[in-house]
Amino acid sequence: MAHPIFKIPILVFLFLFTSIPSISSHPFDPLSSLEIQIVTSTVKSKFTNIAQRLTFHYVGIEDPNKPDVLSWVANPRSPPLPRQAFVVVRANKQTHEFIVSLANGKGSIVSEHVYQGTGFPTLTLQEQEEAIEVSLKHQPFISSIEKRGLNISDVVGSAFSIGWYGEAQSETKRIVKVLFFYKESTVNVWLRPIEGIETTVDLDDMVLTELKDIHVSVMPKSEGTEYQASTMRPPFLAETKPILVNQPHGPSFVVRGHTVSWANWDFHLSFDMRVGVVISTASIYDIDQQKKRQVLYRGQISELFVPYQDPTEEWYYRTFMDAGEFGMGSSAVALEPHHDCPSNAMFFDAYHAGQDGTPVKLENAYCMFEKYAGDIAWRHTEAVIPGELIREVRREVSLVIRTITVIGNYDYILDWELKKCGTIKLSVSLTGIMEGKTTTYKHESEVKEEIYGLLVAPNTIGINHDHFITYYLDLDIDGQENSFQKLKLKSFRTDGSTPRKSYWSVVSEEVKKELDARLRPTEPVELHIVNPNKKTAVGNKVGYRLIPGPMAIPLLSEDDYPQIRGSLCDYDIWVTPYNKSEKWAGGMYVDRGHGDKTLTQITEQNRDINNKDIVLWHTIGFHHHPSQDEFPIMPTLTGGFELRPTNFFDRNPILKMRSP
Ligand SMILES: [Cu+2]
Repeated sequence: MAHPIFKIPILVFLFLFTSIPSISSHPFDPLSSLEIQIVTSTVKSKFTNIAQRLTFHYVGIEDPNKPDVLSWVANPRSPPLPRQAFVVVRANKQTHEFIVSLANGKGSIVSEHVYQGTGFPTLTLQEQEEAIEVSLKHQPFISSIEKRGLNISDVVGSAFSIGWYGEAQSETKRIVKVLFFYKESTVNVWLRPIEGIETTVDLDDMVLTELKDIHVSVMPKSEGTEYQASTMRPPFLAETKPILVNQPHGPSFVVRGHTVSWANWDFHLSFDMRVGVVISTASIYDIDQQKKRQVLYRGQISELFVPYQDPTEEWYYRTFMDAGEFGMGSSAVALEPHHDCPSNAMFFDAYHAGQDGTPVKLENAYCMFEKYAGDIAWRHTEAVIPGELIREVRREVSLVIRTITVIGNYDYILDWELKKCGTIKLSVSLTGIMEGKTTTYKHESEVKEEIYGLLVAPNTIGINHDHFITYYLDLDIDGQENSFQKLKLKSFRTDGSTPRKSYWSVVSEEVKKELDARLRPTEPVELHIVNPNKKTAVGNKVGYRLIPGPMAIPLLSEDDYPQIRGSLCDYDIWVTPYNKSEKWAGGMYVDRGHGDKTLTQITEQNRDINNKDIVLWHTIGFHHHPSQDEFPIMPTLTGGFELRPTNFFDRNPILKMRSP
């Protein structure tokens, strides 16, 4: 038996990590397992007579109206707002939308609607698995595999969304292609594609509609494709000594239900099956004004567009919209303590609805931890005062919320980082396996034609592609009425009264309309969201500045179908007036969608955005020309952006921070 003295810190630790129930539930609290059950059984009761499949594609909270949410947040002891869910199902080859009330713990349908536009809802995980299964059991497919001398039991499949290439709406079927890979003697199946053979599966009928056996491709060697530690043989990389993350007094954050308080921040943390982590009603405490000040009403990923750049028959359609087609939340993976998140992290489970409406629990769907990585929050050494050495340094401790989404071969590590100085940093880290294409080439010197990528190993081409990620950021800087300002840095000539001939200064432009806000900066510009109705003591408008992320320029032709669907990357910055229903940069129904409800069409309304409740949309991008260093698994590549207070505070808000 352990000595009692060792038990005390463990009890304290457990107590601090236990969520304390809130007095009243936050309007953005995700649906509980029980609520999902009530909602889906309410919807199922509407479809008692159908002979066909009924599949659930989205079940999530229906956002209450913003004024109601804000008044609840101002007084969280007031009664909870009525809970409602938004549901998307497929039945009778139609997409049905429902709003279901959860009043008094009972489900009742508030509204129902059959969607008539283009595109289909997010694919369910189960229907992707079923599409693979029907393919693997299809006798002509088995014969095609055997003809290649391959063993059917070593074949695995993956369902690929196929975009849209100009078909009329009536001809756009809800289908996927299933592609196949060979797992014999390696788990790295993405580098062992069985090319030249594919199936097409109709998801509504769940039947295989086409088998294509076009050619027999070479199979790259499995040797050198493994990445599991258990398969590695010496020599090994030089080891580094252990680094411990230790918070002897526990974490500094407090979690009540889904509401988090940490340092000077208060916010709500939620998880959605389409977009993953959602941060909302975030405010920061201003010690000079002695009050909480609003910063962000809601922030989330809107869409992730990944067009591959190989236009040949077996690759041209690979132009994925990962959030709308596969679900960033429903494709999130369980985080591994001590590895995916450091040892001081707290983990959160999430629930989403399975295809049949049953709640599915994802353990460790996201984590939260305080991060100290040796960085400096501010410092100065004063050396000009004779006889005195003044040195002041403050350590940078921040709060990170992390989730990891795995879409097929790719792993996306998605972080929100809140800093005490008011900065919000969002980052996307890419890792996982590159999608390999087979080739007969074994050496670069043999390549005499366009291969749409780089030979990364004998018989393997890494195909060029992009990752464009659009974030939806409903900033409410010290209130809802905000404006978007471009502060252009312009060169000026002097009047010659000093030896200097030139300087730069700032020319401010308040953007009045949506179309004028669209921007891909080519010249130096500062991008501010300000509250024109609130000023600092010296008279500057309070605001936040976007420090943009890596900006990639779309290189597809404007009239190319993937570019029409993926027009979210036409600009890096977009600003719209707040509208509860406008959240989807690539459209609400992106699978096979025709690109007709995207951010392009939303902003073409050219509404007034001056001194209004506005939303900032920021698209960051990575052009990815693969390299050998990314074979057989890719070292993490990170990009991100910051929202930084700019005249939001009257002075450095962390001046009085005592270093932890
Ligand atoms: Cu990539």
